[in-house]
Amino acid sequence: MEFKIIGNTQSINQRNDTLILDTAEAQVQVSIYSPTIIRVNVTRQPDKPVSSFAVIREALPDLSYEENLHELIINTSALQLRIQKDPLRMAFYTADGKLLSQDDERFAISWQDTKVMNHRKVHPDEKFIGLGEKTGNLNRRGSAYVNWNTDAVNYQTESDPLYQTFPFFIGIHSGLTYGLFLDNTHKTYFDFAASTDDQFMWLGADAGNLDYYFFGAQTVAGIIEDYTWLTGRMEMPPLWSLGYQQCRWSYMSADEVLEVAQGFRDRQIPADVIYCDIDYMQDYKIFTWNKEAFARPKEFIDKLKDINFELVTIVDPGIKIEKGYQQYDEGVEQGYFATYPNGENYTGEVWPGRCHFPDFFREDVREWWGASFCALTDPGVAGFWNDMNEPSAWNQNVPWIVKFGDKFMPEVRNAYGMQMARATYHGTRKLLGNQRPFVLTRAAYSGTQRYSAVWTGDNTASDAQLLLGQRLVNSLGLTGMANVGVDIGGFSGNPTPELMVRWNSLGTYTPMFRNHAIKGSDMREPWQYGEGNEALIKQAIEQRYRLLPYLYATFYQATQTGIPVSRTLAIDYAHNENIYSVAYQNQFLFGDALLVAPVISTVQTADVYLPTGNWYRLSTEQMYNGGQSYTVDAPLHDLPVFVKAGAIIPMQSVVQSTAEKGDGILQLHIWNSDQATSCVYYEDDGNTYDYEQGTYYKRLITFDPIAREIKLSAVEGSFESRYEVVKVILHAFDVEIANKEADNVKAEFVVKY
Ligand code: MIG
Repeated sequence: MEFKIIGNTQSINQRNDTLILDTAEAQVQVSIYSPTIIRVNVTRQPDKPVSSFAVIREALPDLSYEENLHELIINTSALQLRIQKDPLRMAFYTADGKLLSQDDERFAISWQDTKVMNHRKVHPDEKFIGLGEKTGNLNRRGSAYVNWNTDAVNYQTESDPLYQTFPFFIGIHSGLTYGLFLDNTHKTYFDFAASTDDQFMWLGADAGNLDYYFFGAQTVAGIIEDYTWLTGRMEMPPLWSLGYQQCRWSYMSADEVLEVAQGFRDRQIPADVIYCDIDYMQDYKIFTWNKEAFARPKEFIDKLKDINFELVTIVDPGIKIEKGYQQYDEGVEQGYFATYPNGENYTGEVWPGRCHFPDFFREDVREWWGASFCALTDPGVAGFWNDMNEPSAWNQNVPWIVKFGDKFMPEVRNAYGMQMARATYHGTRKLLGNQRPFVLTRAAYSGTQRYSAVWTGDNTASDAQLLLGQRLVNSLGLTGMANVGVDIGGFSGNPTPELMVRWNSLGTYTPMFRNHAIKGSDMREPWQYGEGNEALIKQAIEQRYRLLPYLYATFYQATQTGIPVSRTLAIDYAHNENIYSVAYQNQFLFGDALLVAPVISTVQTADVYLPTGNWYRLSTEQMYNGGQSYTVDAPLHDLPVFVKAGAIIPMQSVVQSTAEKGDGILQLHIWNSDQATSCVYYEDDGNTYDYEQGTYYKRLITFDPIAREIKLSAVEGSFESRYEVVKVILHAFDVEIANKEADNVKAEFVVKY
């Protein structure tokens, strides 16, 4: 095996926006994307064009640098990159000279044959967070990870890799923060000082470039904002997808689906979405309906819509080899499938039996795939669940010789699922006209937030996985994926009634709230656990519906800034040691206002850590001083949820589905504080793209305890709110307020107290 470390700088050139340093081993290309983002692309094939699935921005046109005897120095208003020339070593500083991150002086950038590595110095107090869907602790120091999208059925609390690849982490030390995104779709590696703690951390790839973006914003939120500026942000999800979602592998017939949906209405348990898993298809052929069990899809979906349910159906990438099956015939004829090097179509076995796999890396294939969804959209399907797209095939990895266009499987495997989601999103968006499609994918790569929500695959019905699931959700939020769900209840196994209740109570505070279960498991609908438990699950779902105005506005934030819906405390309290402790690492902020402490089902109390500031228990209104930990009651009917002092939480009365009008009252819950606060309230029709043309309703709400007033700014946008009245509800104030109800006028209005 040949080993090389990058050596002396032999030449320095500039091409437009890029500084180019050549060494005997490689070429280093440096460009600036924004004052807080610098790209370093280290390549041994400088003439090979580079493209990215993740990045949607271009470098700034200008770059200037200074040179002295030993160094090249690039300054932006926020960052300084100092490049030592001999041997070539890089170090990033803040503009005022504080060291953020640098190469390990000894090993820096190196190669073993095609493998490329970057060893970097670690600071004594440094913590690492990120990488998206990864098991283990919030602080990833001491752990090592591989990115290789995998059908990780029955994964455990330490399993790696899982389904998704986000080669992006954030380092936190000395009161400083930085981020690093390695844009490489080969198998990649991240070792956070796992071998010997104080030696180094390293990242690497099986092949390809060491092409990374360095982020220097000095808050975790700022780094997420920059990362999602670079790789894109989610768009507004359909409002119905934020309601409760009921799924199962599988409801076996249209009648059964209708019966379950009606079961929610009969019991007055709110719900919006029901799913068809693979058994709705004929012989697992994608874009078909089972001729007997789902004989008249349009009639069936119309009936669902009559009772305010939307239907989501699953699609897998594998196209069954069967002459006369439309997608097979078209795919073969047009050459749309992945191939072996001799041009034959690759064959893998999945649910339908022997299959070919669309080459989603090609635009014509994506268009064809996207257009095929008419078989689902025509009868009225509104959501599209992309499964098995790691890609997964029985008993084997997809062989290395499989080709997608001119690329072999190992080069692009980690982006396959993302490209399937991309094709699904664009195709269904086109077919649905002005309606927002809901897309859900199991495999993903950085940037997938532009197309799809994700869920965390085949988890297990256990308390440990309830907690793990929350960490996965929180970690995915750090890497741009704001719309995330886990299989509530656990996919494999059967939850105890207590676990089912507890997990649903956490589902209230999960961006996507979906129950799902494996074939053969006990039925999981909320009424399967006895009357008492049904009431508790119903209560959790009702709370979700009360919070929808708040949740929708929180999703709006994610579309504008990339800040996730479920936020590890490391976003707002990065430099507070306590939040990384194993006891508190699962806690998170759900939006700006609510702190949630996940609790397992076998205990009735919880140790929670409340960061600086004042907090109120949502259920009791009891006040807690932050900056310390508490042992609090956590019975099954009352998950510990705390409201931040000064919070402004828009809520509504319970409705049975998001299609219901409700009582027309927007409740503005304000929690007392001695500091002024504000929030942006956002609303639109919840279903179309009219908001892009200004048909939305947005206003700034401010709470000022000194002036003793709550002010709603004039409304921005042309949407008529679905609420006729705004009602202000004060919590922990010792006064009554004068005019607490106002017609939802669009002009500014002020409530004095
Ligand atoms: O081989 O479609 O993760 O949610 O229910 C299993 C059946 C295929 C895996 C998904 C799961 C889904 C199941 N699928």
